[in-house]
Amino acid sequence: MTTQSIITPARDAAPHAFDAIIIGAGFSGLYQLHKLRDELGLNVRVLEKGAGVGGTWFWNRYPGARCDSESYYYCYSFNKEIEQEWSWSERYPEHTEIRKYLNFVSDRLDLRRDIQLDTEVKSAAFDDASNTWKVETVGGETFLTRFLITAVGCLSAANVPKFEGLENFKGAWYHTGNWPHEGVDFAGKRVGQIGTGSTGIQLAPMLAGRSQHLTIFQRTANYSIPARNRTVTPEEVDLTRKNYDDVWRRARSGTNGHPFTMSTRSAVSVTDEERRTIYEKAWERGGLRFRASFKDILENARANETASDFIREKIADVVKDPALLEKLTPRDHGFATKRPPIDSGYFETFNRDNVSLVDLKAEPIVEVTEKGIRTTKQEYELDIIVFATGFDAFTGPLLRLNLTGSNGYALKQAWAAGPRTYLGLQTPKFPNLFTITGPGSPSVLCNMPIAIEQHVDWITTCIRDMRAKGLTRIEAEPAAAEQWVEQVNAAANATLLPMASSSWYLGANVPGKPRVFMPYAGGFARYTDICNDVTKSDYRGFTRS
Ligand code: NA7
Repeated sequence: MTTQSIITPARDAAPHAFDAIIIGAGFSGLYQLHKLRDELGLNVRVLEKGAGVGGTWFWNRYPGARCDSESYYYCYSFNKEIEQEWSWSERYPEHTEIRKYLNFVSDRLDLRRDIQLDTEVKSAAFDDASNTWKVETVGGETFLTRFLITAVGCLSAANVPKFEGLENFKGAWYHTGNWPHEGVDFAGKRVGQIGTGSTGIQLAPMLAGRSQHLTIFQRTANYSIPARNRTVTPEEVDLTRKNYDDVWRRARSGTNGHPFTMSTRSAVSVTDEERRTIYEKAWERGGLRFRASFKDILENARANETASDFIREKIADVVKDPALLEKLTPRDHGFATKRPPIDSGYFETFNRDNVSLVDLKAEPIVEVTEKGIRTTKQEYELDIIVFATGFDAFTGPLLRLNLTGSNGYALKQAWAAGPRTYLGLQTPKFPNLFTITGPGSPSVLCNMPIAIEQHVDWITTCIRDMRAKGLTRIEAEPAAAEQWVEQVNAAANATLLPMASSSWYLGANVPGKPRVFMPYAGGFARYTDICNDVTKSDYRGFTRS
């Protein structure tokens, strides 16, 4: 295929003129590069801040970092050969193995030649006269492109709370999402871990085993389901390979892009004994599938309470000290209304002699001192502080790009009251900008690679159609975005998800961030149908010229 196309900005306009610039070389950027370059024949460049491919997984290297989706479906589905050639070693892939996989795919599809590493985008501005984006990097390079595609992930902007005095701390501190590649030596150290979300719950057992003492600072007690991680046998790998068509069919037709089906029964329609049997079985199987035990765990408060009660009992079976148990028992939100973690020995960790828990609801952090962390009650002396405090999710990675759309309109202005997108794919006044798994799409409520593939396929189809018709500009209509925001809200309000007031789905974890439920909770299959309908209706809700 030719690399020159009718939509390329004039080649003499700048040394770096492309049909498409993709920001980020994780799951989404790699696949988008492949589609646009190898299927449409476009001239594409990927700009990646990291020194390697992997996206979120390039940075998240903390001890215990692994995916909560199962390995056999936390991967691409678009290439049958890759599917048959690659083998996962564990039920849940560790960060090292995910990076190995993405490097394998990059080599297999010869992607590296169009990926520019160590290149951080500083800003990008749309030029109405030429319908192109001008992208500037921190290193001082300038690129022109017809299409700008953000593949920056939903959880890539680390949230380090602004604790008073952090700069005075004499020890070392780290955020899990920006972990040193050389690792951290915890031996003989007094470690403080702040945060007990999915990350903190993976991390705590690892830190407890490596440090002299671990103090966990917990703001909100959390539920967790056992992961039951284990190695995968060659027989299982073979079986999955044979059944991949069915795996993907099930994943795409479901609510969350996972290949398991939601029960059709209500948790409140069965007897107590039946319910317990079902929960016990799901508990033994482990993993996020626990959520699918009944169809209404996330829809009906009474149904949810049955799951929450069951897990509270399980926590009580493990934690020996009654005072600790009380602090560790979640009561202020229902199971899975915040992203449910899965664990390998999290609650067991609190039975160790070298682990203690600080309940930040009872004694909030006042400041970080030279020696450690001071709460309203006392100072905790520490050698290392680990922030497992999550991310400025969805909007953080996009706002950091300093995007300016039509007539100099900044994304920060457009999203001042929260993100407003059409389908999570485009924002009005930001022509030719596509956001893979942007706010307003199912994204984090799904098995991510499946959500990513659906978006990349949609964007590719859209650009192919524009090329065929000689179009150079596509922009979401404000009315379409308004209606979509209403649909996103309605979908969320039909569930219990907005009820967890401290959830990052709502932006509540970042002080000052507008509280808007960001992902589309109407289900992956339904969302895909909506997007396909838009394509069929000649891109209803978009203005193209
Ligand atoms: P999460 O799920 O946002 O968890 C962050 C944790 O840090 C959570 O326990 C927070 O408490 C806590 N936190 C955040 N800010 C503070 C401050 N200022 N003080 C004390 N504690 C704080 O992030 P994760 O990295 O665990 O997981 C993110 C996603 O990555 C995960 O869901 C998967 O999709 C993969 P809170 O609950 O807000 O009270």
